[in-house]
Amino acid sequence: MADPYYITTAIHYPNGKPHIGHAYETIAADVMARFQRLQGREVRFQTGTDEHGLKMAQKARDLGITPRELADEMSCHFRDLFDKLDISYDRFIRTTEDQHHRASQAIWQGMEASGDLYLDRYEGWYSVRDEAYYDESELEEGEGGEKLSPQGTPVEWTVEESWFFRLSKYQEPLLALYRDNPEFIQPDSRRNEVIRFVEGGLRDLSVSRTSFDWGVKVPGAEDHVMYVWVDALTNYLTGLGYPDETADMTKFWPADLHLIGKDIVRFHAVYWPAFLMSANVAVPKKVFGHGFLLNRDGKKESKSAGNVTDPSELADLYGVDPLRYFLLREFSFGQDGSYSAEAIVNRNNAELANSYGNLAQRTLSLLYKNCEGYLPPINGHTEEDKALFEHVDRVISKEMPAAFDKLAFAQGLEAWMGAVFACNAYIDAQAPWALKKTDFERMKTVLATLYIVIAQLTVAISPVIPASSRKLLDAMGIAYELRTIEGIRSHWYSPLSEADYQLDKPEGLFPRLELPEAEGEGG
Ligand code: ME8
Repeated sequence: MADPYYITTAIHYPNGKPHIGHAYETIAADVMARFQRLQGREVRFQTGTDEHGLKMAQKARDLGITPRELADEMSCHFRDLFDKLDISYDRFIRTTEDQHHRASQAIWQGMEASGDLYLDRYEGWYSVRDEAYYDESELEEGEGGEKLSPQGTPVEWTVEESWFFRLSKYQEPLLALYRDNPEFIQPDSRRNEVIRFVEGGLRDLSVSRTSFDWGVKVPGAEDHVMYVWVDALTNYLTGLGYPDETADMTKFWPADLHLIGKDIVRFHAVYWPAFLMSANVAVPKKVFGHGFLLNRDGKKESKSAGNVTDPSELADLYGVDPLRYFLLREFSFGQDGSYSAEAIVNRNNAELANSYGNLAQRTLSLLYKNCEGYLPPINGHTEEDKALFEHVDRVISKEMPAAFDKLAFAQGLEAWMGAVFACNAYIDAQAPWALKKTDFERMKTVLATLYIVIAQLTVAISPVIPASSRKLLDAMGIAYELRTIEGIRSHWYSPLSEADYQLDKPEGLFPRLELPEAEGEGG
């Protein structure tokens, strides 16, 4: 059995409904989780909502409800969205769960036992929107001369009694971690930023608040609640049963991948490993900071900027699988990308509908009409058949896995599309519809060859378009146990017995999409 694999998304602030950035990150994590399962690994995939902190407390106050009511309502929207988007998470965590309070208090006590916590007074800048402390030197000036965080959010001067974490003590251990594990922070541009930040010197971090009480109580100092990031980051352990020594902790910790956006790399690549080292818990293997999704005006979607596209509406408009495919195919994952309705429609029509969908439809219709829905036996392959098998096998067993392993989804999908083009070139050159009259036996071999490579390409793309792949593999009569890369490769090039494969009457998989009438902002 291959190594177990533990992947997490950031946990989302449920201070409003989910936006397209949340969908983007969670879809990418889902693709990765499904891809690892396809390689035969036992996967744990966790997502959830980050429900404490001042931002939640203030939003609830503005709405005249309790933070708990706000979290309950909004957390449901995230769950509903993820169900709709076919997200195969194993655990949806909410930081208001009792178990999570217990885990956060255990991490706190671990840091305390190492002598890394002390009581002092915090005086400095805080951004509620980012839930982050900033040094004066990091601030920028807004248009009206006001002070803004590096993310462009307002900051307020904060003075209060606070527990501090000795982050300064971890400067050298962190630099050693980055040096010894070049893959720990990816992509490299983010890694370099973090290294520069840590080399610049680390100040101790304020890790508790007394001016509000919406959070996890500090053990032994109950008038303090933990700084929201201390509890938020601990969610990755809570889901495995920490602080108990559970079988899941042994199997899945340290996490293989924390998938997060570029704005929160510092929390994951600096604070989190420092907290863990202090509490004597192993650090995760990799933190990947993906780019932002921008709308067509190049603006970041965010609840606070008020330019939010409802991802659920996008899914209704274009279909879940076309949306998932588009998001991973269109952008280089580490970089920002702008999306628009035209771009989604074009990708779907050119690639899913015309190239892949048509290929499957043409092949299965010919098999259905001429071979009574059974896969015919193969009578010897020509050089063209072998070249096609080799191309497809290279893509599904080498090129796609190599790209997906480094989260270069667009590159993996480019290789997949290249193989689909090769199949289309093959069907056009072999012209099975013409062979029907001239060489019926050869026609059967051509169709059987296409059937095998389409099944292989469909299994390989299934992490990205799970519902459509399932539908096609069902229609092709492909057994469940063959729906892994190893399983489907076992039919590479080999004759299939006709009894096993009975086709359903083929139906179109990807309808061509039209641009919506009044094309809205950003999609
Ligand atoms: O940061 N495009 O929550 P969050 C792509 N609760 N990704 C985006 C995005 C965009 N336009 N906007 C946000 C938090 N994201 C914390 C995380 S983890 C222990 C705590 C990403 O709801 C963002 O980078 O603001 C983050 O990874 C995730 O969405 C949740 O953002």
